[in-house]
Amino acid sequence: MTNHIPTVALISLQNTYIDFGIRYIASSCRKAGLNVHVLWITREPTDPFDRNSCDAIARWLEEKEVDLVGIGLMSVHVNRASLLTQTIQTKTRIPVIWGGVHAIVDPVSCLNIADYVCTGDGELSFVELASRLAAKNEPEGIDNIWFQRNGEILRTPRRQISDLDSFPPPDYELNTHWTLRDQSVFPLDEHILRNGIPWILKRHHTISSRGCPHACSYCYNTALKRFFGDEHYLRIRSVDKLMSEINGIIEQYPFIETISIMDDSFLFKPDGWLEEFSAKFKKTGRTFGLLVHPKTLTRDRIDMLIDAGLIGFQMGLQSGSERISRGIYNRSESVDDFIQTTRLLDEYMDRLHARTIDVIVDNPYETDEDQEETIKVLSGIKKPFHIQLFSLTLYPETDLYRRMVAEKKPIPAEMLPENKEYLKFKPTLMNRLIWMTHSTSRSTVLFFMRNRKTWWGKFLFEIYYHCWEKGLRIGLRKVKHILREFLKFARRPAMHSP
Ligand code: B12
Ligand code: SF4
Repeated sequence: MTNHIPTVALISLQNTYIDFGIRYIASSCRKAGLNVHVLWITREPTDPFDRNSCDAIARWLEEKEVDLVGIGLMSVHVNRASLLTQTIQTKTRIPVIWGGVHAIVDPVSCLNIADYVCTGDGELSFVELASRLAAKNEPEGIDNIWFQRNGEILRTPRRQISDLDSFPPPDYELNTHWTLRDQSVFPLDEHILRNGIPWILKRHHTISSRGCPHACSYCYNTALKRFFGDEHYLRIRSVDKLMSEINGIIEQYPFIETISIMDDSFLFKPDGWLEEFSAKFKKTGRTFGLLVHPKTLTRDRIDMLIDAGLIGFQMGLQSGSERISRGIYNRSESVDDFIQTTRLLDEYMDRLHARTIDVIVDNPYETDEDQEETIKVLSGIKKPFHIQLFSLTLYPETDLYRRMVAEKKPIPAEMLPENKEYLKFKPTLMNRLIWMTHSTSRSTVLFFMRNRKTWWGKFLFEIYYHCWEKGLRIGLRKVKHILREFLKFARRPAMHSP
């Protein structure tokens, strides 16, 4: 028996300081009495992650006498997680565990690099593993913790914890948080945090549930349902626990003005929960934003939430084609449902400042005609709104990934997360037209769409798009005028030298 108190380091590979998984595990470790350090990398997954930075992290881990390193990752982070892990393994003797969504969906391949993987919720499993390793006890038999011995993977049951209230709130003990800057590890202070998006926007992020009742084929939730079944899958925090976190953050950082609640689909909760939340949130005097599913918005709910402080939300269309939306993405709402919801929201334009609509492009199942439908839907939405355009990425174990494999559909390497710049879409004319719909008049968008197959339509579009990208917004009348002038010029009689 030893009294050694374990020291752990948790590393987030996210591009911002938002990482609920890491913060929840950090607070559970603290509650269990472990020494905790949290390191934030905050770089885009595609930014180069150099050896010097990895070396600096390895040195920092040794200085801190860390017993166990935990790295949290999504599938886009696999390459940098591998580089960092291999450096730690070469330069130190500290074991490394991977957790987060990628470790949950693909634990077997993660074990090619990591010493351990966490295949479900990490709060209890990570604390238990750290305690056992620090006490030099055997690590086997811990729920969610898998590892290899003599080439064989030792698996334990995967578990999700149903009572989210049993966890302390996400960790913001800044004096033990660190950040990577100029290839060195620095203490993270309030100043750095405030200058990092989203705090520069005076916005704080939180999450009040885990899971989603829908089953969109491209989404990780389809994999989760398969692994964990319905029983533990959808979990909600109590309003009191959520509000005590929000009030605590406002007290600690009074400059926070807006709370972004990042639940997959906030409004799936019962009406009683939403009413209690609205009444209690209103007292904070702050505003909030949500991710919502179009089918869950009703007039009564919008009235209540706006009264409580709702100022913006993000909602998925994904595709305006019923064939794609229902048939390929398995969306539970029809395109018409989506249109009805946007019409309802139009009535609240003066009070909802931010409306973001998610759209997916670069889908090999989608034809030009399907994209036409998307353009028609988007160009019919009252402005202002913002579009978040995602290039379709095939995340492991999702229904769509499995479907493409089953149908033996070729999967181009650029659709896989490790090769992907997920916000960088192919610059096809139709993709660019979709992108433009939020700030271009309907008549102009439809004009380009209808004439896109003519040489002059393509030519004019390129000029128009160039101006649009530079912030020049030209109306359809002007476009037609340019076209007339151009045609006059093109058809002018040939000039002959005397
Ligand atoms: C909030 C959120 C974000 C936030 C913050 C991310 C975060 N990790 O906190 C932001 C806005 C930054 C974000 C961005 C992106 N996201 Co996102 N996001 C989510 C969302 C809605 C919730 C995640 C969450 O916080 N859940 C609650 C926490 C507590 O759960 P958790 O992260 O799973 O953590 C638990 C376990 O995994 C484990 N664990 C986690 N980390 C660690 C670490 C260790 C060491 C251990 C032992 C255990 C462990 O324990 C935790 C607690 O129980 C999920 C949807 C979902 N259903 O998960 C998508 C999701 C994670 N995002 C996704 C994607 C694709 C992205 C983006 C790549 C692009 C995009 N489409 O938005 C970017 C990439 C960011 C970047 N550039 O680095 C995908 C990931 C799919 C995949 N296979 O990787 C998801 C699953 C959504 C989907 N459609 O499928 N996202
Ligand atoms: S509604 Fe959003 S979070 Fe829910 S399954 Fe669909 S894409 Fe995933």
